[in-house]
Amino acid sequence: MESLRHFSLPMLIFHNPEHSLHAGRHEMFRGRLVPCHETPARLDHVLSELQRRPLGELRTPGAPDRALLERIHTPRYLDFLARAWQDWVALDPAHAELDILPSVWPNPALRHDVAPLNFSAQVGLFTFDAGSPITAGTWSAAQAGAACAIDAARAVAAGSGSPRAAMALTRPPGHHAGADFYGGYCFLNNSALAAQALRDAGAARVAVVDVDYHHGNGTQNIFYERADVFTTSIHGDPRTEYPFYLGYADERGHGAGEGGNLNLPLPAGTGFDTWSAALQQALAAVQRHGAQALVVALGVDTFEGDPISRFTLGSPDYLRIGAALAALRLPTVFVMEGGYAVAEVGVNVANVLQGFLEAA
Ligand code: OKP
Ligand code: ZN
Repeated sequence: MESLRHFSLPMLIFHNPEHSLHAGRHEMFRGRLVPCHETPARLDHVLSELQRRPLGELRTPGAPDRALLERIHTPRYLDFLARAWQDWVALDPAHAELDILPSVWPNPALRHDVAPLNFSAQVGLFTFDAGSPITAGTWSAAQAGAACAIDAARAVAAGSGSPRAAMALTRPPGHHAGADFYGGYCFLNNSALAAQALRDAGAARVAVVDVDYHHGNGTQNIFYERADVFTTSIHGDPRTEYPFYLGYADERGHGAGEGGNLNLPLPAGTGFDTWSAALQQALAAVQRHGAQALVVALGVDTFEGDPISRFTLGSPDYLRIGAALAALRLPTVFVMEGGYAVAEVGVNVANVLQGFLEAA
């Protein structure tokens, strides 16, 4: 840790004290319910690595800012998440032992504009997969996670000195959640909330760089028609990789947001050399956009040992990712996203932060 001593200010790391309240039992996979990949143990590994390697000061977040939540998500969606569990148990007390999973969805030929009264129909209206169970504690955990993202952004905006960086260390992740829907283990879009909080704190232009293995469809969607938040994502080619129905290179933004989205899909099997060339492309685009602050949607499921992903990055590569991000010299908010090689998630996340701090 010799090399870290020259920092005057440690990073602030807002960790979600309620994350373990969200613990899904099962996700649907090939006709069976299989154990969830997105588990509380993931975050426990990061916290214990950060206790071993003191890269920042751990903080707990304040209360979630409902007004800010409503700048990213619709009131009808937030209201659904807030009451989903009680509505579910009211249908049948035996439901208390079961997760909420959808069984019916409105495809584009069916209506999305009216919220049905039937509970299962509501669940399907607000999600796009059967892999993201809602449990008794999901809403509490998601709200506290959103508060981590908002507080990390506000800390960076208010901070001075160098490096100006903070992290939202939270789960469930957020980048697949849109204004009006959940999915991909995500409920509230923490990275989008951080970006909005930076905008509200005075950054005229903000960039979100999504390095998770999976395309950040929710974040792209939220900012697709906005000029003030540039979004870029490096991810597995959606022709073969989740979330499949978005993330192609020809999605470049719309209206005022035209040119404000850059997708860099890469084939399964991609290693660090090709991946980091894509990162350089993403970072050059962030500079061209004139961003004054950066949000990093930090998934480490690009790791070679990840059980649901197919890139081949090694643990030392995450140090270089951190250094590359620091070269932008922007106030930076890291937001925890995916990473399912549970035992290595802590080392890989801490490596990004260490690489960033050593280069800053
Ligand atoms: C969330 B994040 C696995 C199927 C994949 C969804 C993956 C969501 C990833 N059997 N299910 O981007 O890390
Ligand atoms: Zn992912």
